[in-house]
Amino acid sequence: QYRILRDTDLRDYLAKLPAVATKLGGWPTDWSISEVGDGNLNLVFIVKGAERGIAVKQALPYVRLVGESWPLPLSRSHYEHLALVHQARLAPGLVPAVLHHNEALALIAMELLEPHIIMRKGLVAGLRYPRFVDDITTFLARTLFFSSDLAVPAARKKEGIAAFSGNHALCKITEDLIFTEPYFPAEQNRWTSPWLDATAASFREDLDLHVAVSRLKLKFMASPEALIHGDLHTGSIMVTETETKVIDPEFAFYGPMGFDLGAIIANLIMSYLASPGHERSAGERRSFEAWVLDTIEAVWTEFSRKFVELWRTEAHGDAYPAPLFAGEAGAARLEAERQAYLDRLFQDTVAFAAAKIIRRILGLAHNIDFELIEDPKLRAVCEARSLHLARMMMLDTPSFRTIGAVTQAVRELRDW
Ligand code: SR1
Ligand code: MG
Repeated sequence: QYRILRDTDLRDYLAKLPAVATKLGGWPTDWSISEVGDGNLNLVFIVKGAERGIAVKQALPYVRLVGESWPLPLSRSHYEHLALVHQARLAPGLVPAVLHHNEALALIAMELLEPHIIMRKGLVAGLRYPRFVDDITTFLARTLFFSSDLAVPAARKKEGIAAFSGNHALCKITEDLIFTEPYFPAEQNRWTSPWLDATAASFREDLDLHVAVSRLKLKFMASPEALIHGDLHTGSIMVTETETKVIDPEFAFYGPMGFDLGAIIANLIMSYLASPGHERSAGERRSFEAWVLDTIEAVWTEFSRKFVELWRTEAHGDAYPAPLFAGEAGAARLEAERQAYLDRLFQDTVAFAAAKIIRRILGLAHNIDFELIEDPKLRAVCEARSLHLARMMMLDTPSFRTIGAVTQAVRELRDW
């Protein structure tokens, strides 16, 4: 039966799980337990025993950020577990290993990621992550491709859609917070300085923008292309210099691939445009910002290279039936179509990235990239540049035909 676990309950609970208790080692009374969750939704405990530590995540029946006035189904833990298992199979080593799951308690015990830190925190500190591009593009290419109609037969794909279709409350959060609320005077919207009032008002009055974001919302709601992570910002990634782990897939459902790709690109763009607000030497700043721009470009180029390679070699799905592309001419036409597919996916990525940036500045849930900038005027400048770019990316998506066009625009805005 569900109950919110406190330290003592958790200790008693884990002590009764032989596999977990043995892993932790020593006497349960000696285990140290601390609640460290700083996300918007859940409790996260770190439990350390004589042998090793584990992480335990428990879903609360409400949104932690807001409180009990905003109930949220515990079933998200079921979908998170399902997604973690699926991702572990498709992208081995890139998600935390699940040690135990209790559906009734909405609890997942996982390997403790140590000494990993949340990537967003590392980026705010100006750190660079040499493994990130290879790991995140492997994660994206494999999880997206292998859950798509390119890779799996139609019946299996539809079973996958059905398995995640109950996660609609989490989808609704995205539909409201990302695609709706920043564009009207919703009560929970906030921004951190009066210098953004005029921009926020212009976003609320801009019907072109409302059409563009509504098209995106529809795409998010009605494009079950692949099993997406659904909340793939830099706070959902833990890193060291040598490892990358994607965490927190509780928003997972079958949606548009560009939503995950856009999340990564958006968060890197925000990291870059927030950089002038953070204390670092001129040299460190230059090399950090150059690394972020290179990373943005490499995320797209490496992802598309890996995705197309999977399509060439592992296409066992019912889309693009082989008999329709027989012979040399068919093969050449299919290869051109792969490029056309990626071009469309890139357009979705750019537009979703724009929506992700706007929600972090004008909506309910913000990020520390901007929030930790102490000087309010400088923070507003960084946020205004980001909003300006995001508006262009959403309204004039086709003018961003390549990732180079995106990084060029980002670079030009750096000193705008
Ligand atoms: C009320 S939840 C706010 C946000 O936190 C999660 O990380 C998602 O990004 C969600 O939109
Ligand atoms: Mg999360």
